[in-house]
Amino acid sequence: MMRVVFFIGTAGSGKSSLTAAFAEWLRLSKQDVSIINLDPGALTLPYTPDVDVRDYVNVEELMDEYSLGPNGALVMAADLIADEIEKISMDVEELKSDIVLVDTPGQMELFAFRASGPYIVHEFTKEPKAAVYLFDAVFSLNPLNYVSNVFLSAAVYTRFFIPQVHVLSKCDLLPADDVNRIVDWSANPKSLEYAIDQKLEGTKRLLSRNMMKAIFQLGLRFLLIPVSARTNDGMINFNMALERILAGCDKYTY
Ligand SMILES: Nc1nc2c(ncn2[C@@H]2O[C@H](COP(=O)(O)OP(=O)(O)OP(=O)(O)O)[C@@H](O)[C@H]2O)c(=O)[nH]1
Ligand SMILES: [Mg+2]
Repeated sequence: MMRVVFFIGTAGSGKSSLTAAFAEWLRLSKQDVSIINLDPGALTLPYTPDVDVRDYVNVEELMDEYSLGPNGALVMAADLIADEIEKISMDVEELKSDIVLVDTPGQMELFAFRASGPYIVHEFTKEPKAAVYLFDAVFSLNPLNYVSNVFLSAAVYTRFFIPQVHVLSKCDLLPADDVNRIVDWSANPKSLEYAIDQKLEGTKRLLSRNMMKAIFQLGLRFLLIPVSARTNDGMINFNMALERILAGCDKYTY
């Protein structure tokens, strides 16, 4: 059976790098993995995609043909991918891989907050799927940034409604203490509340507190798994979380 994992996160959060590093890591443990690039705007990629959306949709051609700027063309490209999804999906099925990693468009809103994204995820083969949402470690060190990112990830979840794993990406860029602190915020509301009181004042403090309360009231859990695409730290835990969701704790390839 094929399993599909979508990598989703704000621009520059490390989606393409983590896709590449995780694929390499899986290959080393003899797992049959493929990579799909769904980012029509990617100029260079840190991996060789097995299926590449740029073979179907060309952003530069759209700019020329419709006199669009780069952002307008990206929006149009995101919608055009939906028209091609049947063909893309067939290409993916033909790979017959056990696990398929999907790198999504750089600007998350093109994928998560337009009608085409959920349609693409839904139509993208009928196999079991999960999403990985990336929290950029350096950005998340500030409690207000962290809380707004939790909100974004909750919004993404409500768009796709597939199991979602949350990772703290680029964790090699922070000292271990800071990484542990952020992970603790994700596990323990009290420690986040403490950090908000310590580090924020006035409106920022009030807003963060209320946003945090709203999230916990919704009953959404966002336990973060620290990972690094550079050092491969955390890959074992990350893979275990995905195996638990997608393969009932088994490996993808026997
Ligand atoms: N130190 C470190 N840098 C990283 C890591 N992952 C990504 N980066 C760097 O962060 C930048 C963005 O990484 P990408 O993988 O392109 O992120 P992305 O989310 O695919 O970016 P866009 O698709 O352009 O939005 C690059 O300069 C990467 O080298 C990591 O684990 N550690
Ligand atoms: Mg990318």
